[in-house]
Amino acid sequence: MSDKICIGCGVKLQDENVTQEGYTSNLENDICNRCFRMKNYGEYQIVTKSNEEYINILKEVDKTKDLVLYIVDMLNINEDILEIRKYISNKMILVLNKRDVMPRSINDKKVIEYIKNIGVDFQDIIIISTLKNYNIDELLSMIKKYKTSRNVYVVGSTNVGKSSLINKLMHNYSENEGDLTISPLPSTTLNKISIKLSDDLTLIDTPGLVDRGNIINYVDNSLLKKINPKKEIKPKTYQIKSGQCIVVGDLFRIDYVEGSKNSFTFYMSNDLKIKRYNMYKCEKLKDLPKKSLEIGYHKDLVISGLGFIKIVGASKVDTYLDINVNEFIRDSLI
Ligand SMILES: Nc1nc2c(ncn2[C@@H]2O[C@H](COP(=O)(O)OP(=O)(O)OP(=O)(O)O)[C@@H](O)[C@H]2O)c(=O)[nH]1
Ligand SMILES: [Mg+2]
Repeated sequence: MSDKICIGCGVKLQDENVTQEGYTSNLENDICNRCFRMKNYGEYQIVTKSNEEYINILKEVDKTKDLVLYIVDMLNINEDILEIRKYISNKMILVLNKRDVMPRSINDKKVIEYIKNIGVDFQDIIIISTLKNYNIDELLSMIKKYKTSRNVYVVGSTNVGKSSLINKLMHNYSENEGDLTISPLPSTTLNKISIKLSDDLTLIDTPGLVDRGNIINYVDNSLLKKINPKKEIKPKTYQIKSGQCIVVGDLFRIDYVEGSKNSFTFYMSNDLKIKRYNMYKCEKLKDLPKKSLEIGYHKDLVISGLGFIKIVGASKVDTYLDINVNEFIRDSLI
């Protein structure tokens, strides 16, 4: 064992056990085998961890009075964003990432208003795209405005883009590149990692909380690629009558059981196949657990990690979905 930490994911490096975390064949290396393979070959290895360790890290953050950036994936906004307050009472900026995959027609100001209406107590809210370098300068100004010391923590669920954001900030504003490992799988970062951006600003990456209800935990690598939108989502609208159903790939089915003529708009990765059928004749996905939902006017039905469906009129629907995946109804974001 050495005291050296992997600069990619934050685990302690060791050269004794190939099957254990942090293994490297040579302790002179700066990164572990797993990070090496992810960075160089795009070979991803899933690590499943209990949330307990992560929650302990959040509790440590809570003990400091440092500014926190709370990162959320824009495709997955829900009322749970308040849950973070169970663990952390620090000053906090809410950062909605991955703007690039949301349709351009969505109004950023409206989304921010929407979140303010949920009744949140953030210092500020900002919408960014790490990938497209959108609002990164503005975010840095906000960080400078609100930080209480040199240290700024970056927290949020896994896969929302925490490490990507730190790498981007390093790339834009430091002579050094960020070396943090990023991947499309959950639990890439495994421990706290401090990265010095400048003499008066150190960013601290943290492992994400595993969002157990998120579909990304229950699909294989090839499906994961389809689910994770890479480009701006093109919403697909269906004028729908009761008795019809819509099936999304092999993942999700919604039957329109009762209601007058309605409009369902799907905000999901363009790579997913979405098709309409007669619900009485269609046998697809009927082996998945069924849920009956009553949905009011102008609601979104969010399927955690997959995206959401904007439903205009009131309706009764049945959904078929993996038992572990969360679905919830919110006032329409759009
Ligand atoms: N489209 C898009 N994808 C992004 C953006 N930022 C990050 N990603 C992608 O999101 C995935 C997760 O990124 P990471 O930086 O590893 O996320 P993380 O929050 O550090 O994840 P953990 O370490 O597992 O907690 C990767 O596939 C990134 O390429 C963005 O602004 N837009
Ligand atoms: Mg990370």
